[in-house]
Amino acid sequence: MSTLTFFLFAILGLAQMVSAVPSSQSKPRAAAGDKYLLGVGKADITGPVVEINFAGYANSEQVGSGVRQRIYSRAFIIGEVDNPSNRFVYLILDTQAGDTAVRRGILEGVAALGSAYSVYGRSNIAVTATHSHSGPGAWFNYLLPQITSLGFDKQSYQAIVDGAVLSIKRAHESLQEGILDFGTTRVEDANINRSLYAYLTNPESERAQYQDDVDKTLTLLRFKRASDGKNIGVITWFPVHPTSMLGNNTHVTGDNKGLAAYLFEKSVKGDSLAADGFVAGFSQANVGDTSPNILGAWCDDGSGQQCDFKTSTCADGKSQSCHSRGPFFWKLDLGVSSCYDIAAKQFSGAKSLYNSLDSTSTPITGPTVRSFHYFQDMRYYTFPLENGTQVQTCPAALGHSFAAGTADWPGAFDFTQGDSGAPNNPFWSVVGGLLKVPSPQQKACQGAKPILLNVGEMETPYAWSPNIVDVQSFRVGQFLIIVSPGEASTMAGRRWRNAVKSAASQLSLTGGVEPYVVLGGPSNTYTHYITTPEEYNIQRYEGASTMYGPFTLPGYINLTLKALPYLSPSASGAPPAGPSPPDNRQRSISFITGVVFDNTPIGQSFGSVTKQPSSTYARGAVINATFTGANPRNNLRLEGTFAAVEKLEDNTWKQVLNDEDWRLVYTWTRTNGALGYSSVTISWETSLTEDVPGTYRIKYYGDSKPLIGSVKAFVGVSNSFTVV
Ligand SMILES: *[C@@H]1O[C@H](CO)[C@@H](O)[C@H](O)[C@H]1NC(C)=O
Ligand SMILES: *[C@@H]1O[C@H](CO)[C@@H](O)[C@H](O)[C@H]1NC(C)=O
Ligand SMILES: *[C@@H]1O[C@H](CO)[C@@H](O)[C@H](O)[C@H]1NC(C)=O
Ligand SMILES: *[C@@H]1O[C@H](CO)[C@@H](O)[C@H](O)[C@H]1NC(C)=O
Ligand SMILES: CC(=O)N[C@H]1CO[C@H](CO)[C@@H](O)[C@@H]1O
Repeated sequence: MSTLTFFLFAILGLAQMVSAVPSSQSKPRAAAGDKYLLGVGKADITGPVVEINFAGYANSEQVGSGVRQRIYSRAFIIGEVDNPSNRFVYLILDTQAGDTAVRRGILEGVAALGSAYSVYGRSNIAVTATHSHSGPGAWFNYLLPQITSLGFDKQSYQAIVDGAVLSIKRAHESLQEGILDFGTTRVEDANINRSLYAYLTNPESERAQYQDDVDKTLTLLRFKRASDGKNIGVITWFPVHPTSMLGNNTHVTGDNKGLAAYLFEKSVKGDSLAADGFVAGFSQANVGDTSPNILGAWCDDGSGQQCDFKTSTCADGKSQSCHSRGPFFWKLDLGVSSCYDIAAKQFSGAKSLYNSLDSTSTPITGPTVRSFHYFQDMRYYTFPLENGTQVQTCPAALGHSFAAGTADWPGAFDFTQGDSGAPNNPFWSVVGGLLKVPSPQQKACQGAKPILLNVGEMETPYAWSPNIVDVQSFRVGQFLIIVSPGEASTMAGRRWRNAVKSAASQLSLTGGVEPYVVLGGPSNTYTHYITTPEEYNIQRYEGASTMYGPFTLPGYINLTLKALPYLSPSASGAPPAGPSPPDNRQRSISFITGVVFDNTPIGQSFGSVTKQPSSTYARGAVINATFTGANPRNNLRLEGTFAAVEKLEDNTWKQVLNDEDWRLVYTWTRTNGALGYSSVTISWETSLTEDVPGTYRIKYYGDSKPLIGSVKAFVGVSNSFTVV
């Protein structure tokens, strides 16, 4: 490129960043990329928002009490133009993980859509998750993560499955020809390494190749339709734990990833370069040892000390008072402000990259779209390391430090650190006695790990954790996606991506174009963590949660590389499917009770306002209205809303905010269990910059269940008030 052309590109790039509207001078660069079949879709997956334990922190006290933000499935389809059977679906769920039960349900649901959907199946659907820690749980296939949620809940499971299927349907219906390109940017101050002590065990020469101890690079893949050149969506990959919302938050949110997606989608509404229905997916990456709580881990014991570097404990030798701090930790708002900050950093990094893409991006080239998927039993899978030494992976097991949790929220799973004692939980009372001591072979295989939960050798009453894992990867042109079943640590993700990149080059998979590799997960089934063998050997939380022994990562790399030739343009066929994982959906235990009935105190009716808002508020105030409520589990109102703010415009009320909006919060409180009374408070956190003065009212959509008879919908409406 000549200097003059370079300057021209630079100026065009700047013009593009300043204004989203293309002028006649700043014509988007002619695409050098190939054409693909592209589709995007989004659907609501918000399950029961109350009385169900949240998935993520394994804290049985964290039970839902409402919604701050609905959660979604975002579906992205990429296919070949000439051979429509070569395509894949990348799903991003605002949930804690991909899961075997949920994945089965999605595959069944897609199959039931009819023959036009027979092109989608096990091999080419990736069920990835943002790893949010603030959504309802109780949908897991395996027993271990069911314990804190008191079992499996059909309603919670079905909401995710139905929404994911609907998002795929929408993406499929939107399929049209278009082009893809990608770019990268650094996102500063949005993640730190929460397990630096473990990271430092990796060889110095390897660490020296990287500027940071967590990956700061955000990769953005853009979908642009050919018909009118409008952008239809983006996927970003950036590693940061969605643990901005703390373990004592009980409102459903998509945490920092779900919020970043919301901010992006909102920012392109009405933009002439973005199509209606634009979908922004913020996918998770090598998240394992990252934290959004960028001020580090501190002891909340009055000592003013940071937690111990090696063990993350405080002066009492325990992890319970060690808490990591988000950028706004002092606000004591359960992480809401810190979450917004970390989301905004990801959003603005992604958005300025997006704005500059027309002049800076790398086009995706090479018409090939391929995928592979197979199941692998990790029990004693034997394979050679690079130096030829034969090693093996093991039946799943969790080590002692798993019980300690992390500084993002200590004391996972109700165990106290280093204590193999029982959690106080009715589910545990039934299954705790079934714990098995590890076999000698398992003990030897797990190496440095002192085994706390020998889950891989326990099948009673059904499997506790996956021994059979999903091995899956996708490619479009030179862009390769590793679909990781667990949370790879920073260095584990780098090794895995590097191995795939060099194997792809050796196999000449991408012709003359340099391969680019991303890793997305946790996907398909939840296998906890994936650390390097070095990190494993010092057994911090992440190492203790690396289930298949010290060679888990080299095992995954071997399994990925083995099938990589299936991504070649000349490849036809697929690897053998491998053994099927167990289907525990019908046999799962549950101690979760349904809604018995709703009732109102005398003199009230469902939806009547028990506390009206004041008549006037200044922008910036929190506006509350309280209603006579009913249990929101009676009707999830998927694709709808429990709460709304309406604005008076030309004598008609127009909805301006609903459950999708971060600043509108729905809280349900059981006020009398025996009599079936409950109340709902809707809180609008108004903003000086985002809200305009006017006349407003608050609306509550509910559904009540009588003792006998069917569920009935009702609406509550507050008095109108003015915001100045
Ligand atoms: C939630 O947890 C954080 C971190 O320990 C703590 O600072 C905060 O006070 C807690 N909030 C409530 C309401 O318990
Ligand atoms: C993976 O392991 C198998 C044995 O299980 C071996 O045959 C193969 O060469 C290994 N592949 C790579 C790429 O290391
Ligand atoms: C191969 O590498 C592993 C892991 O680094 C090591 O334990 C083993 O001793 C090496 N084997 C040989 C033959 O060098
Ligand atoms: C508004 O309602 C929320 C949720 O119930 C509550 O936490 C908050 O204190 C209320 N604020 C005011 C100003 O009443
Ligand atoms: C470069 C960087 O962000 N380092 C951080 C790694 O994580 C520890 C806490 O676990 C911080 O103290 C470091 O600043």
